[in-house]
Amino acid sequence: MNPVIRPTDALIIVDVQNDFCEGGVFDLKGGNAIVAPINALARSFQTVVLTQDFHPAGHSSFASSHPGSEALSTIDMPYGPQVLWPDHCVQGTHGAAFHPELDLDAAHLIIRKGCRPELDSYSAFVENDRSTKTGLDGYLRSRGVSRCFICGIATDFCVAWSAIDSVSHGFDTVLLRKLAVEIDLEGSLAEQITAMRSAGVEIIED
Ligand code: VGL
Ligand code: ZN
Repeated sequence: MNPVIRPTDALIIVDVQNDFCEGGVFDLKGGNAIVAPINALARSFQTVVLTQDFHPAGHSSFASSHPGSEALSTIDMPYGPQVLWPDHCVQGTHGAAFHPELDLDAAHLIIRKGCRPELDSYSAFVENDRSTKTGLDGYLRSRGVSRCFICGIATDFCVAWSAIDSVSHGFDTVLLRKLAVEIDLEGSLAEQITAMRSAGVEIIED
């Protein structure tokens, strides 16, 4: 991967938090390994955005909030289908904190999402009701950004939804596949790679 980075490019680093990495609730293999190369890459960008999954305790996306429902099952919420997750990224906990080696000083903005008790958010742009905006599109536009590079966790959830929304908000969009780690729940990785391609996300594999 060796794209020429322009002043009008942004790097969006999705959910590089303890609960997604090794030893956290999701314990995704490869989480720790993407941190150093993401830090190195961030230094080339004039706009760097971190997202942080940031749920209140008892969040409606947690299986524990729906007695009788199992983790990783899907339920119907007023805004549509919602996967039920194990409790994760609870505000104020170690799991919600950024990976200790992630270079926070390289970031210009931190977007917290999934903060409303009754609404989850995968995308950095729009929450899962598909209408509540985080404000990221306006921030990027007002800085003159025209292209977003996206990396982080998880490729098939928050990264994919962010990438697809980046395209729909009018940004050229590049997924840095090597700097992203997936959950892969029942074929979700293949499904979301296809969805990103058909939305017009450019996928850089190496
Ligand atoms: C995510 C599941 C639940 C993600 C966040 O960051 O991809 N996945 N919350
Ligand atoms: Zn979450």
